Amino acid sequence: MKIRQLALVGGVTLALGSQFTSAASLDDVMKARGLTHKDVLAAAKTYVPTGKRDEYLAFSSGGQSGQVIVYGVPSMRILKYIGVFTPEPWQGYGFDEESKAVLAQGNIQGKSITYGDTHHPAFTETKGEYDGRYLFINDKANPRVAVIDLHDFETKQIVANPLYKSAHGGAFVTENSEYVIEAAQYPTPFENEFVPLEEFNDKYRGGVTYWKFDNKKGRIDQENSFTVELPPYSQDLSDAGKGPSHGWSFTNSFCSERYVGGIERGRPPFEAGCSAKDTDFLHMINWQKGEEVVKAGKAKKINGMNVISMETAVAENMLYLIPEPKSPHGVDVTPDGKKIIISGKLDSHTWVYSFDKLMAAIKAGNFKEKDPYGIPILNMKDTLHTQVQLGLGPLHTQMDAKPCIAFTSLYVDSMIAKWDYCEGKVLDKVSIHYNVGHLVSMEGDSVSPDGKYLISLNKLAIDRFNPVGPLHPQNHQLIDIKGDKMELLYDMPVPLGEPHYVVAIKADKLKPVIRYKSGWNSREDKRSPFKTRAGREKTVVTPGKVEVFGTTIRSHITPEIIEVTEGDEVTIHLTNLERAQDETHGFAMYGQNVNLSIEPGKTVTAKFVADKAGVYPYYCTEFCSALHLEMEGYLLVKPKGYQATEVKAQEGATYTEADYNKQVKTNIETQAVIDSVVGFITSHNYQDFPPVVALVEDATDQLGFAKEAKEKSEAAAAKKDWQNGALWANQWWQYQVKAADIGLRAKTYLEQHDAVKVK
Ligand code: RUQ
Ligand code: CUA
Repeated sequence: MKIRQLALVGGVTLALGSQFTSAASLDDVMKARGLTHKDVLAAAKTYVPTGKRDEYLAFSSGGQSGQVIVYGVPSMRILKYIGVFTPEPWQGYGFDEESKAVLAQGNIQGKSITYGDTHHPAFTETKGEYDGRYLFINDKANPRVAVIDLHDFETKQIVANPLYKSAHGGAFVTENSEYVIEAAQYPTPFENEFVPLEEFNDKYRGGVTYWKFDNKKGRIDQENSFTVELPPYSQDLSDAGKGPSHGWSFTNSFCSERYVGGIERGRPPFEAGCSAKDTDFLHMINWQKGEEVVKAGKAKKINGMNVISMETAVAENMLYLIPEPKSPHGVDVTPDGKKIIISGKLDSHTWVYSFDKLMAAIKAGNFKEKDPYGIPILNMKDTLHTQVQLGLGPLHTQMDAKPCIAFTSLYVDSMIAKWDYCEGKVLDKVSIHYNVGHLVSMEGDSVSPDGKYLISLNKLAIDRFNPVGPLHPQNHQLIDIKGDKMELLYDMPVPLGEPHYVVAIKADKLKPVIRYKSGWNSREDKRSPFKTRAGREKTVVTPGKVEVFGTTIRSHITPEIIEVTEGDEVTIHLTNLERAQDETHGFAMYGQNVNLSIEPGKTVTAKFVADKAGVYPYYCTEFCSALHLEMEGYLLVKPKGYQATEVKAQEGATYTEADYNKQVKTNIETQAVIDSVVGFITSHNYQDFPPVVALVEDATDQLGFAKEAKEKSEAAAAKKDWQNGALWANQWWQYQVKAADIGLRAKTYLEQHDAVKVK
């Protein structure tokens, strides 16, 4: 009693305290927290109240973490990390056999690589508009491209480039997602063998790969992909043409000096020799022509990849070089496809090329000269639209909704410039903290950017956040670009690095599923052969092997006991029988590195060798219901030749007829509650609310299970087996409780959404 009173007193004090805070005026809060009017305005522009959602979803590279980070704009709330090149335990990625197979596609010359230096995500496009179907991302360190399906936010495929040993300029998508572009970076021999650096000019190569995307299957088609061989110029970022420039792609380069450093050999370093010339080369490639060349059988195969040699590319008039400012970085095609914007890190100008002029120069055969590999070089003067002095260290450019307006990051100045690329004039500048690399506007790479917000992806986060050791978080800064003046709104620390690029899409273009079709292999997008239905669970034992076909549903794992013999290969297939939203079950087992995530409908497989006799508990890792802790079981690994002796199971409690009757009485009362909730729901227009329809389906399932347990308990009682009678009666009640819980959630939803009475 005393304790209760104390608690009550404590509660009152607390309540008073919070009342005081919530009653405070905005002015009081501003004063107490030292906020200016501008701060409060910025907060109001980014705040998303509970229950409301963001207008855009941003997909950020997770850098060396090998993941993709998903967050909302303008709230900057992180929603998901998608495992791509790296195992991600929460999602079971890299732990179940299905996702291990995806990661294994990214093996490099037979070696498993468990990180990725992710750089540039890109959405699939239809007529140049983001269509919300798939996302691609590249790995610079181990040239690979991954396909992420946006209907469930899972990685479905990884392709490893069989030629490159380094590739930065990916992933960039052509107007109808015909191809995903990936350009090489540090030149290497295409073959997987040793070639001395002395043979750099002759045997080391760059290139641009066009990965064919099968839009129907949602997978890259390696057979029909091809690579255009390029000189060893350190190709860099790329972009695909749009509208009038559709069919072409553009790729920057640095170190067209073909310089090879080597302080160890007494030579000046790479950075000196690689920035000696005033200009490097923009590569302009007609990939549509390339497709024809491959179809005509004019490509050769190297390591299984179709390769168009430089000689063929020149002969087919599909490859040109244009001088561009020294050590350039970003190349960006404008939404109308008519201009190509390039920034040189070491030049304070941003250069705007005209696609019409480029085409006219090609048509006129207006070539200054040829490079050492015979590739025609266009005259820069003939092809330039304008050249604008934006500031120091210009890197990347993003587009506004308004025509001719662009935003360019200034790495050295730590600023973003807003400018007009048609007129060639600067309109505004804003300081960021510090050293911006990429930047992104909403739908900024599409043919119709939304503008609205700009995110500055900064390289340093000095003095921005609470210190967390020498490795700082990354800093994504949100900027309002709706008005004439850019306004900094928000700093978001990103705890995975280094994220190079982000793409952002209108949230309502995405329609992710909430459950899989039952028994689904999500990585292959098809029914799993190991799908198991309720009541059909089984364990198949063959010499040296035990294969379990099991299920999970609130609150049990079937089977609850798995018995194997030391040395057996154990395979556990688990199907989540749930149809309810967010009812994921996990499956973690002691000492076997088994950790699964089984979302509603999914079937996944864990495989391991039980090489040591012992007792291995397993359990569900997601707090899925009130009896989640009881969602458990045992793997018993018996020593070889183990002989079981007759021992009766020793359990803690025995149940009597009175226990049985007591439980049944409770169940009848619970049923009355359920009936009243059901009455409320069915007397309202619940069918007009899809979330409620789903809840009702789930509750109906639970009541079905309750009925089965009820029958079992009654059958046991009829035989006066009060032990099983009482236990099954309890199980019957468990299902009732779940049904009631779901029913009440549905009822609350209806009340909050003004459902109307229909009968
Ligand atoms: S590149 S900024 Cu991939 Cu600019 Cu990093
Ligand atoms: Cu299933 Cu906890």
